[in-house]
Amino acid sequence: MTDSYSYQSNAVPPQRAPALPAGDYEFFWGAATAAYQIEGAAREDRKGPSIWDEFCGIPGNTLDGDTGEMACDHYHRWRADVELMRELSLRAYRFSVSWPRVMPRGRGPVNPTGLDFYDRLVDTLLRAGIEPFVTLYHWDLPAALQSELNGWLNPDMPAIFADYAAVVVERLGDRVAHWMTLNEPWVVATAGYFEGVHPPGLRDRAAGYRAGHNLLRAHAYAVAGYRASRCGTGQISFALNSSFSFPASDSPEDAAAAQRAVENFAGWFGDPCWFGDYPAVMRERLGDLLPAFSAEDAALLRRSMDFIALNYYTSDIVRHAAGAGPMDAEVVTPPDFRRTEMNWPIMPDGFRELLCWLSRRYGGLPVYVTENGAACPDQPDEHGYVDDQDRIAYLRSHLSAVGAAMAAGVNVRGYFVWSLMDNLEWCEGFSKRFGIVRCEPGTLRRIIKSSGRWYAKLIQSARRGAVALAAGAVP
Ligand code: IFM
Repeated sequence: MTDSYSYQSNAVPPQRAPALPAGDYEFFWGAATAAYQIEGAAREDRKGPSIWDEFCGIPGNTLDGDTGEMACDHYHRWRADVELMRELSLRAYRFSVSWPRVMPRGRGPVNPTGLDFYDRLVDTLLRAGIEPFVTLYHWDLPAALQSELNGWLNPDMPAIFADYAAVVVERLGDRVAHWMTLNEPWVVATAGYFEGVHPPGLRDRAAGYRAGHNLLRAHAYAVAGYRASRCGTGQISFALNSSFSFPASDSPEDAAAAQRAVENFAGWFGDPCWFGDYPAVMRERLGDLLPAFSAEDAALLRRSMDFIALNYYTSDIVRHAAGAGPMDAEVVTPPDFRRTEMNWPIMPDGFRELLCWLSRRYGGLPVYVTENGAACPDQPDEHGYVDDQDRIAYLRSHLSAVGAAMAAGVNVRGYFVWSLMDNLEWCEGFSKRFGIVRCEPGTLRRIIKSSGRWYAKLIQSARRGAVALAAGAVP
């Protein structure tokens, strides 16, 4: 693909699309990525190092020593990538802003070149008729904040994050209407602090709950800042990841265990952002491990999501088992259950159930599916073309689940496939591929897969896809 789409800097500034008449809304068909996974240019144009740059630099931390140093080189190929999105008929694109590209040390001086990059990207997307959905933090914490302040364990981090968020909002907020503060704080806390497989690499449950607590407070501070700002007329939330838990039997004990498991997963970060506190079951069972919110923080957190942003991949089957973790819930999904390359069970019914569960719990808020997709064992032919029928089957069954949830009354407003292109899957390196576009190893050439072509057709046939989806019409 050539880098043929040129940015017209002197043209009329792009505007947000005009609002559709009440009751008629456009469904945002999109694809998602994250800065560290696709941008590369890790040391270019005064970008500071992130904790992921440092973590990947330590041998053994990622598969085959893969890093985001070059990733998909999106930092240099972004114009062609927007053109690619157009070719895919995308109506929306979710990307994240790299905090250390904008503020190399996480606080203090702003790097204008970093901000310019996202400014141009937003303008070019809008000119291409693609709505930007922006995530402010998708895990690439500026390394200086980790080494100098102990990262998310520091109670001052919420104010620091809110300052950074304000800088980005001030620059992009006149054109970006959909914001997410954090991506999957659950993963930051569990992988980074419980399991030690993401930076900062701790294995300390108490620290994980403290980090999660400060992430929630950071979200609340940034939301308050956004809503008070002159650009704060759009919608803001955070991207919540969760699976659904099905009870292993009809017994009331298994049903209760499954319900506890969902509250402990989705509710850990969802409940504070709606009710202002953790789920009662977490308070009861985790005791002092779970920090308390001050009255001020609780007030800031309450109703701090304007929409539910759900990242869904998988679910599980659980049974009641005394002593199986704080929730007394044991995962008993059979090992031979159909799974993706991530070894995640394929459970579209869990998607429908979770959408209904979240919608019921959080006041029927509008929902955007901000990530959904599958890692598959792609086999390119001699031209680099991937006929990924397994990914199409996954997407089709999951979109049908979205349709079923909509038919049941869930107010779904958009769907973003993860991911636009194959990219750095964190510790798994480039070995796990989620893209609907192949990013050829070595050349980084973009080649649309069968799933990308299928998705483009789906979008073209269902521009206002709400109706089509609810009617179960997923071709
Ligand atoms: O690649 C990740 C993404 O960064 C966050 N959500 C899950 C994806 C697949 O693991």
